[in-house]
Amino acid sequence: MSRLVALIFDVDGTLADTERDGHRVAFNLAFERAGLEWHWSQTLYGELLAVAGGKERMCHYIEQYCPADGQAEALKALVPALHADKTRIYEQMLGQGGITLRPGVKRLLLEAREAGIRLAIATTTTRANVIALLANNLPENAVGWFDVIATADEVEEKKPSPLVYQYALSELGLKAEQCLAFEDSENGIRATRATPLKTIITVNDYTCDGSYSDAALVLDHLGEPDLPFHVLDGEQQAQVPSTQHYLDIELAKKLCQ
Ligand code: XBP
Ligand code: MG
Repeated sequence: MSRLVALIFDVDGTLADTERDGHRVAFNLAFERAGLEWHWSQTLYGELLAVAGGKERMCHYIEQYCPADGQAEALKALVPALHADKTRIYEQMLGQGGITLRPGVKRLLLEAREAGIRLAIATTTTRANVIALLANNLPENAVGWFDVIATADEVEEKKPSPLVYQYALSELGLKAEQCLAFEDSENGIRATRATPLKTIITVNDYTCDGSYSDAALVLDHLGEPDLPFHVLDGEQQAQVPSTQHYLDIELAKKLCQ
């Protein structure tokens, strides 16, 4: 008998590849509009992703990359306004349909609903970004599919702190062993490990070199009937039959036994 009651999803990098062509582009445009000569290249952004949270990432950049000329505090004072503008730009990008869900995400959400498995979100991004991503990629009522949407707005610490997952579990009224988490990054699995939650990792270009040895499964993506996933690693990889081409609820239940 499976204990699975709920699936808890990270957002950035897991539901959608939002970072390189989404958040990064929005940050750069916000910098430009503020008259700052900052530009986050794809490579630099990969390094900056070690710091979760857009505001924290900008503060880290100021500390690490802006010459120590006594301007750091003045520059940090610009961060809240820069972040608000970046969020507006990012929401507009989502509205233009520029960012789609990763393979298998919509299918798995629909299957879970059909099977009576509850859904939740645990992310360190801003709530407005999550709502815009869901609204632009799923049916109109999809925000209501999630019993809990736990974001950076609800907790004091960002991942790798487990707080956002602990908050999601407490709002769901569930124990960790009744849930499976979906993540894409080392900061993400550090948060789920400390909760502790069994975790499925779907890697992307920025996170594929991470260390996920204690994940239940490490996949390239969740897979679709016509787009098979590849199992890359994971403590429970032996439980994936060779005939299985995508992660479905049956496999999710098996992983949660
Ligand atoms: C990803 C993040 C976020 C986004 C930017 O978190 O760390 O900071 O990069 O979003 P997760 P904000 O993978 O947990 O969703 O600018 O709104 O912070
Ligand atoms: Mg992520």
